[in-house]
Amino acid sequence: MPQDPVHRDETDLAVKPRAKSQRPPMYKVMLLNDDFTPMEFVVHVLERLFAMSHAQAIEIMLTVHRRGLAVVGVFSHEIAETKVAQVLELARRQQHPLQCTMEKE
Ligand code: TYC
Repeated sequence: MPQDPVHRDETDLAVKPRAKSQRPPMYKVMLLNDDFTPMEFVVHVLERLFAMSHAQAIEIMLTVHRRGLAVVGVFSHEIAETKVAQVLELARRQQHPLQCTMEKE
């Protein structure tokens, strides 16, 4: 027999554990400013690896230049790691000190 909500017995009071979030943690990929990496190189990296338009890439590059850093994308852990590695590898090949890091959102 269904119990009314006011007079239900104790066994019904246990709260169902909330379903754990199904969403995987996401990671911000950030570009850091330095005094040596050429602006055009940073713009190229943003277009090439983060699929930004030229205008977007210039805007984000200038944000990094003025503020010290900017988030350039949010990705799953694996993709974020790959993006960081790709940025560092492109920079290393051209001998630019450009730094890129990731952080859990
Ligand atoms: N500050 C650099 C310059 O004046 C440009 C730059 C922008 C470097 C963004 C790194 O992530 C960076 N040439």
